[in-house]
Amino acid sequence: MGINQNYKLNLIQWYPGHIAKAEKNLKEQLKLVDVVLEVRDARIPLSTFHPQIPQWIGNKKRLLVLNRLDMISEQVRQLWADWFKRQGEQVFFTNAQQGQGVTAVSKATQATGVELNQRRRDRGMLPRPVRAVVIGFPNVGKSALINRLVGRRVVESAARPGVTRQLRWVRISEDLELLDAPGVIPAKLEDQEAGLKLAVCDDIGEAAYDNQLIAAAFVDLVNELYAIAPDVLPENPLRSRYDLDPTSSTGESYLHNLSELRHKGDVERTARQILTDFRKGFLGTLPLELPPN
Ligand SMILES: Nc1nc2c(ncn2[C@@H]2O[C@H](COP(=O)(O)OP(=O)(O)OP(=O)(O)O)[C@@H](O)[C@H]2O)c(=O)[nH]1
Ligand SMILES: [Mg+2]
Repeated sequence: MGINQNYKLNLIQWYPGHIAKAEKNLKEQLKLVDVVLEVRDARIPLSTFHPQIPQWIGNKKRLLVLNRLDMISEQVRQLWADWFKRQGEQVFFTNAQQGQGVTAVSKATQATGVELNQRRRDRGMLPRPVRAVVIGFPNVGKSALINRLVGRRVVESAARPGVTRQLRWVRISEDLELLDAPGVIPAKLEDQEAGLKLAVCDDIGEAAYDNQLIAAAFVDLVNELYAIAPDVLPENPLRSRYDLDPTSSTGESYLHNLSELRHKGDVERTARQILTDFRKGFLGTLPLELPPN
């Protein structure tokens, strides 16, 4: 699927110093880690794939977590589960805010520890806690997942990218230590369509994009998804929310028409409204990505 080429999204190469630094520290700490929990956004499981992560992980055990389970429908969850299975990958779906699916992640992590300590004992070494790191793009719910795994709020988690600034080890029990890491983004976002989706989902910093361009491209994206797979999407989510049908307009003209209708022509405010509504789930369980055929 190609997004509308009428726009240049003008994604700024946003790679601030604190992320570069976090990435460097993360690579160092990774040496100490036994298992990596790679967290992605269930609305965009492919666009929240960070191309360098496999290389960082190397031969370590990895658990793939698709978080924000509540923001996709059961039908879409099933499509992704099947697709990943065909790729030979097991996925854990979680809602790190409410806790669904977290026990399974916890069990799988602890199981790694059992294996680890068996190997240690075989070599005459004392057992130690298994060390797990949670990594992924900003704002995908890494810290929320840690809080859920611990069962109380031990690290800061909030609705904006870039909340976690420092790597932080949290000891959960005699058996498990978790490392919370700041979100990482590739130094260069090559793929404009992935960049668009990351921006819409608030998984990269706001400094990286223009709200109006992103909101307009989002409307186009919804129209395109709708044309391809209407059966797995909510019924015309934009019309339901705003009482204005997007299907025969471009995103840009939709944004302008909606701003006239609702916000006295204030296009920026309208763009923010659309993005906020999507992010808060007011447009329903609307995935921005479906498994490739
Ligand atoms: N609806 C929903 N919200 C979630 C879920 N997981 C986390 N959140 C919310 O998403 C926001 C971001 O969560 P964080 O845990 O701060 O995300 P993070 O990946 O640690 O973000 P950075 O530290 O900025 O990289 C918070 O407001 C969470 O409450 C989820 O499964 N569903
Ligand atoms: Mg965090």
